[in-house]
Amino acid sequence: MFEYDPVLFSRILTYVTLGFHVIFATLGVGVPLMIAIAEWMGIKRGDPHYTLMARRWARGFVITVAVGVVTGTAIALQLALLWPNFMQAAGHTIGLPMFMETFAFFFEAIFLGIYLYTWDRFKSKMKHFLLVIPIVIGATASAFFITSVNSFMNAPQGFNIVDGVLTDVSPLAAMFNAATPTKISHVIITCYLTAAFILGMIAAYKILRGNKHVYHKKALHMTMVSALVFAVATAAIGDLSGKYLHEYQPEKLAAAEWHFETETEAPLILGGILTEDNEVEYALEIPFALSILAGGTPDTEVIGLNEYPEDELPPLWVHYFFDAMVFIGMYLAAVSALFVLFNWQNRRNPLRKLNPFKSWMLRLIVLGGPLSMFAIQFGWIFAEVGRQPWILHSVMTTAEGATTSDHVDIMLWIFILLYAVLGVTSYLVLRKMFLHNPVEHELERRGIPYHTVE
Ligand code: HEB
Ligand code: HEB
Repeated sequence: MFEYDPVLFSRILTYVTLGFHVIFATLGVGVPLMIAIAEWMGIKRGDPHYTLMARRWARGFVITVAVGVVTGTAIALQLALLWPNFMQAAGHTIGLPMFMETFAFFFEAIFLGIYLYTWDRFKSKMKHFLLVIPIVIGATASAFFITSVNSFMNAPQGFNIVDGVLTDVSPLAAMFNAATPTKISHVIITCYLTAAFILGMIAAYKILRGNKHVYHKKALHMTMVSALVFAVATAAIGDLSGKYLHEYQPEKLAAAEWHFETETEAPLILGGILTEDNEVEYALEIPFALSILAGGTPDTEVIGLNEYPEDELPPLWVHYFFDAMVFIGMYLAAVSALFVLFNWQNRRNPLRKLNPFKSWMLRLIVLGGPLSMFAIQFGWIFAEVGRQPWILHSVMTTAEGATTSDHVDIMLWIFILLYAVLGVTSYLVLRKMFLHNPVEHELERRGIPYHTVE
């Protein structure tokens, strides 16, 4: 039917592994910040509801860390097995941040352990709060280091090539390359945004299902205010990522926008389909917008796909992934802004009845949860597929970096099985953890006054 091709199977296996890891890694980076904000508000307002929020989120967080570690270790294994030529060529150059990610993880894990076991052990609540800070730093540092590896793949520097061998290696120059600033900030801020929306989704779902406890309203308000801040920052940094692409990977930007002719006043293309002879049909065009995204002004010249030989171009379907990511970004910003606005109006003047807890509003927020996770996936697919055919941009192609060994197909099935087991188990554990221990019971057990309306 179709031939065994180790490169193809290596790519699929790497995608499945990274796609699965990124779900847990994103929460692993974002949730600690939300825990910290909740604990801080609990102390500042003297409100035990926020403190309980921090406690419950921290418990759920442990599960995502555990799965993150298993899948992360699977990646480390696979990198060596599936991309031996790449690892051999680039390993010394970019090994420093790869090692540092493990270090950041240990740092985080140590403090997480102490944090979890010292909830009621300190006289001063502030001391316990201080323990969450290294967790936030460690988690964010993981994203920082590993994303610098990915930046290196997109904008390699810090070495010379003599007869196909990488020499004069400078690990720091490799780590702090042209892609590093925008990639790292876009990844970190979208992890925060996604964590805020996933936690907001849970609160909105509870209220939608008829739970009247004020705990959920507080959780929803806090997550939506955070989400709004992160969504605005995401858009601002996304714009800078576009400017980075314009300068260093113009073919990726051109592929994202089906931009064939090099020209100024280039339009942004939304949706549409591409015909056989590269005509764009049924698309929505925003005049000048691509030039502005690329260089800040309409007279910025944007390089077109026609400048490149056919075999150095990424697949043009990345267009849809870029569009979907940007659309979701706008959606998340709009929904969180609407909620915050209604809530503010409602407090100032309850008679105007702009009730932020209307069921349509809650439904929009619930939908935002999965959408934000899809945007993470789409963003990575766009960034990675958009770099093809290169594994190391302009230095080594993906095919050159891959293994030639047999049996990658069997590995693929084994790992898919592993992820299915991990996915189902963590779902069941989380369900049991929270369903059998609802907020009401926990408040009662801890002797926190029970009031449903405020
Ligand atoms: Fe990751 C974990 C690797 C990507 C985030 N990781 C992990 C691990 C490993 C890895 C090995 C385990 C632990 C240790 O350290 O030992 N990764 C990796 C690789 C890659 C990655 C190789 C690619 C290339 N990550 C990633 C990303 C991110 C991350 C992209 C972000 C966004 N991780 C992370 C975290 C962690 C990990 C956060 C920890 C766990 C949890 O979950 O928390
Ligand atoms: Fe994003 C990627 C833009 C939203 C997630 N981004 C990306 C890129 C760009 C962009 C340009 C590429 C870069 C490179 O390659 O270097 N975004 C953007 C914009 C927007 C966005 C403009 C609108 C607002 N994103 C978004 C969201 C999310 C995301 C919402 C989630 C949530 N992205 C992402 C990711 C990625 C991206 C994850 C991959 C990594 C990097 O950075 O690359």
